[in-house]
Amino acid sequence: MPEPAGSDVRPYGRRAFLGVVALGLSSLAWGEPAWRALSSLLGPATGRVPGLDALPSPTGGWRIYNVNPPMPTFDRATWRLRIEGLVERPLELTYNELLALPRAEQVSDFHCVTGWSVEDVRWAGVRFGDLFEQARPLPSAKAVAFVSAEQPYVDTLTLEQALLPDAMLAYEMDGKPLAREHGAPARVVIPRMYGYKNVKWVERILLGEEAFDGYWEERGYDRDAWVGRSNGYG
Ligand SMILES: Nc1nc2c(c(=O)[nH]1)N[C@H]1C(S)=C(S)[C@@H](COP(=O)(O)O)O[C@H]1N2
Ligand SMILES: [Mo]
Repeated sequence: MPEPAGSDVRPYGRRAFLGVVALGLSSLAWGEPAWRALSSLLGPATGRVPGLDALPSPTGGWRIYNVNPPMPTFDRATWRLRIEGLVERPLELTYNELLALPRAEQVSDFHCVTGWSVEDVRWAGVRFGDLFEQARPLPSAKAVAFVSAEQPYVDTLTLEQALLPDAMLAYEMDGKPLAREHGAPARVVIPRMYGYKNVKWVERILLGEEAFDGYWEERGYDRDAWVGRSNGYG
């Protein structure tokens, strides 16, 4: 993905991100402190990070993106999805528990802001409404942050966007468990928005008060990444 014209190139403070996350894990109660830590860690305009290399994909049309190789690995026995922040009941789901939630299926097109698309992708997963039900978001929760196991990739949606009827946390693509390169075991799918909102390798979901800029928004792309209606530099 090319960088937006005019963005200045500065080294990116990944160490700062890792530090904030480690601090959050060890000493902060989940909730606003964690949310603030996450939203501030990206800081003001940063430059392009080397390593967004598109690998050739054997499956038609996809380009595999991974900002910080190697790709995360998935271990079915130890993997957990945490749902926390502004919720009544913070949750930790195993892979089996995720699969046991109400299953949703859809066929939708996928668009990267750089211009490539894949049509008629078959997804299976969980609608965010069903995913959040047991955690019970507080009335003050208006946004959702999706934290990838691939640090420092993170992005947010408003709760309203996450609850769109064709948005989901997907664990299957075209009839098979999500492949590693596509974000195994679970990724965001929101077809009305460009690919960069479709966070791969999701391992932590934080409910918070308002959306903040994610990885590519910090590099100039719109936070509301509506296909056909947001900016794009490709
Ligand atoms: N963790 C993570 N998620 C990510 C990305 C990434 O680099 N890392 N790239 C995004 C972009 S820009 C696109 S277009 C899609 C690409 O999905 P694919 O790699 O499954 O083809 O993933 C999105 N989610
Ligand atoms: Mo993309």
